[in-house]
Amino acid sequence: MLDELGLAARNHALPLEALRYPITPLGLHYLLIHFDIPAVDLASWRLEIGGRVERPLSLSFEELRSRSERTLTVTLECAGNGRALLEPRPPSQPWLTEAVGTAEWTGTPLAQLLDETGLADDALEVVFTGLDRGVQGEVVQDYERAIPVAEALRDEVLLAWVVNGEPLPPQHGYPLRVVVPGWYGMTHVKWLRAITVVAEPFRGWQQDVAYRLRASEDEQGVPVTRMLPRALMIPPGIPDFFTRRRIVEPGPCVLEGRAWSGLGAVERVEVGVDGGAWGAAELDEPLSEWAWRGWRFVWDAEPGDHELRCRAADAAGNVQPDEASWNFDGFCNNAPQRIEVSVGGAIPRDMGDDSPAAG
Ligand SMILES: Nc1nc2c(c(=O)[nH]1)N[C@H]1C(S)=C(S)[C@@H](COP(=O)(O)O)O[C@H]1N2
Ligand SMILES: [Mo]
Repeated sequence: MLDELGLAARNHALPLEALRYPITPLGLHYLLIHFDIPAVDLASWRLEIGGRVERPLSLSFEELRSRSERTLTVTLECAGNGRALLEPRPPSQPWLTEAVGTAEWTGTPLAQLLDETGLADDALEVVFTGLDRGVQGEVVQDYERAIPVAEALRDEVLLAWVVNGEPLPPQHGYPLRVVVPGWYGMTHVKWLRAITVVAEPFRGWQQDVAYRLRASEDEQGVPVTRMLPRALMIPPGIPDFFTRRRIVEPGPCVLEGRAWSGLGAVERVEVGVDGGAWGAAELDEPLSEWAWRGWRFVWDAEPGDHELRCRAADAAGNVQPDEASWNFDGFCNNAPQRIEVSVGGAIPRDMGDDSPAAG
């Protein structure tokens, strides 16, 4: 329990009211760091590109930054988002629903660098290695993840050194991270120091053991890749301090939020009240092909206690399921967000009494 609190205190989520910003202000973007933020000396830092390439490259930060530049608006979500709502709760970073954020990432397309190095005929995967190091599953490791060559050559895969117009801050990967639009967060390796092209499937711990959907520890499971669809709403009204239950005035109430999917454009968002029929929300124009889409829905709030839910569907036909399927590590729980709301009347007893002091 204290271990989970320790992780939760280091790695924060997006405060749901920050869904109001199309681009998440940097300090509000969610954060996930497996080990420690590494110390980086930019003067000696280099990016090594090697392995199954024809002409290996070693680049200083200045050399990298002089390459052609592109900015993309990308939504990132942790694959463990929703984990703490699974029953039983898989012990790890205890995310509820809000391990997400959207940023403008600026950097150079990886495909152009790989074009410069050339790829050997047997090139199969591209491995990204971070400067951070730690122990997980009793294995001492650098943080490393790989993607298939075909993914690495997509135009939108960037090596980014700027986020929202500023140099990457330490917590988001200074000086360089990879951005793989559409994929869950674990693939966007921070504090990048090496890119290695390999001819065999990469068997590192974060690839082969972690980030797999499996029913038990002994199973090999299926790899986690792209983000499943999810809609979130800004909790309406005002919160109770401890329970965060909402208090809303009776009458028309505009519910707003954002929705995304790494598998296809979001095409539909729906809101359900008290387990009744789903109603269609109005959608904003997409921010980019790789970012969340704003939505709104007018709810006629009647006095009493209510439960609000929202769900998204994408162009590939994926819809958020009513219940998520449990898996050993608690990945990909995209069951609809539920928000408890009290409309009008007195403050319910379970909210007013015994509220702990803040601070
Ligand atoms: N080097 C390194 N890269 C990493 C991680 C890490 O611990 N070390 N965490 C990954 C995970 S699990 C997620 S969800 C995203 C979080 O990115 P953010 O903290 O910039 O939001 O970074 C990914 N990249
Ligand atoms: Mo993550």
